[in-house]
Amino acid sequence: MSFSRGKLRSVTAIAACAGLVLTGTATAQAAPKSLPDELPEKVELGSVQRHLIAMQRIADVHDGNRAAGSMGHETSAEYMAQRLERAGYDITRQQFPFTYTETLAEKLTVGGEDAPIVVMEYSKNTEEGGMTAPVAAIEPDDTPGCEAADYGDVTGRIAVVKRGACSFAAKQAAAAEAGAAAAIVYNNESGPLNGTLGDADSAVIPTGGVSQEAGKTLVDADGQDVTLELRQLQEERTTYNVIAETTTGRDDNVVMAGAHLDGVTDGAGINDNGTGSAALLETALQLGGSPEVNNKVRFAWWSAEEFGLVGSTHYVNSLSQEQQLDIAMYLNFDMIGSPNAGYFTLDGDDSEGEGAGPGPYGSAQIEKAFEESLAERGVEAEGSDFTGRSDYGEFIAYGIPAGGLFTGAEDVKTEEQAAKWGGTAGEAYDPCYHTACDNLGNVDYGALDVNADAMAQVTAQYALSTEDVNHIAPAEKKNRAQVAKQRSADKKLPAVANERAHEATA
Ligand code: DTR
Ligand code: ZN
Ligand code: ZN
Repeated sequence: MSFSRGKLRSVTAIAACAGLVLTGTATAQAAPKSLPDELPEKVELGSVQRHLIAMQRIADVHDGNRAAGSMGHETSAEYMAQRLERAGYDITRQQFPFTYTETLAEKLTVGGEDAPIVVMEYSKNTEEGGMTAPVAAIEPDDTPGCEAADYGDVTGRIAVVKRGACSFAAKQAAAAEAGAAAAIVYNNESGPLNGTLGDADSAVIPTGGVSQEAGKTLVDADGQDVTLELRQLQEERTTYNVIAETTTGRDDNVVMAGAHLDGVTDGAGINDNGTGSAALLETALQLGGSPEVNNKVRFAWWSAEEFGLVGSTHYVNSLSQEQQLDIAMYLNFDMIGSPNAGYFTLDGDDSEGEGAGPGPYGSAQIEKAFEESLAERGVEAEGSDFTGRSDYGEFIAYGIPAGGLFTGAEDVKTEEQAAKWGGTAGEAYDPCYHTACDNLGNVDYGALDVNADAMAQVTAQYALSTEDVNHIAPAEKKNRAQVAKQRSADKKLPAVANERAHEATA
């Protein structure tokens, strides 16, 4: 992990040079490197790999997964916490409740043939062994299956509707209102349909998602009996975020960096998100609990991301407005070693002009820092839309600038990207995304190396100065006593969020 960099970046480096003169050393010595140069060199791929191997073994001896609310997650969390504690960090285990779900059965039989179906998160259950009922194929309009009137009388039938225009939750509620016993949504693009109803309270009838092709088979079977079994274990559980912060640096201009540590229940979750978690751990360990930095660095290993960003949302909402203002920025690392890697930075400046607009003020500058760091490593990055599909979502909902790295999930690599980055065009960045094969064999270790270095460099850079993001000059000395007094007076003011960034619920 060593890439030499020409630029002197920080006041620390200059101070260190002055130190050299004072010692009066006769022999010429190279100036000590500044933290942003030094930290990536210390974050070695071998050490990151060692943490990944630990996570694979933890999953292997705990039912094959590291999902929130499981022993696999708890053991992973303690693996992080013990090492961070030993490195001198202040640690918090922040507990919170969530609804744990696990698929028990998902089976659809049409004309004697099995068709693949995925139970929607928080769906109601069919009885064990399934239900047999006739298909009611709903003719799609501009808002397919979004209103009860779209269905006619479908009493006791399994409504089959096209994806689009409204949420999955709205479709199954409208189908139920029209009398349907269950709902199946078919995709409006290629691939399987893996959706969520958002929360347990929205669920009315058993609901599953199928591909376009399976949808066609179902539409052709209009009026015929099919057998459908959709069952999901749902229970209230508690889990926790692991939060570790340096003892040094100003606490009213904190640089936060986070990765979700939990995985899905189907596999070990090594790329998603062992990679981000392991690289973040090694970055923290190499930085140490008491580095010479201007700004406090707070690392977070979120839980229950896979159940709807629950841990990071809980964290941001647990802060007062003053505590939120103490956070200068949030850096996110979710999937940074995809086997058919793309090299994406969260699109803070909206240069891709896709989907969501730009991020909060400062996000464009953070994106540039990541772009430059990747460019120094010979990689030309692309922007990844601020979809809100990871833990930065709640931060940007409150206007906290954010950025991060991502090597791609289920989307497919284009010809141009393969020419630029290598890998295989026409294949997903991570063909094992959210499945049992997301194991140690599902990582591009070269991509992980480059991304871990960029993580370390950018985190170190902002630990020294956030001036380009929020105009706080590192040398600025405030009257701390006055600031602290004002802050404690303001502590009780409630924080105000903008509407949550859009989630993939439709
Ligand atoms: N949240 C991820 C997958 C994901 C999808 N889009 C993005 C963009 C940026 C980071 C991550 C992601 C998961 O855990 O499944
Ligand atoms: Zn995931
Ligand atoms: Zn993830």
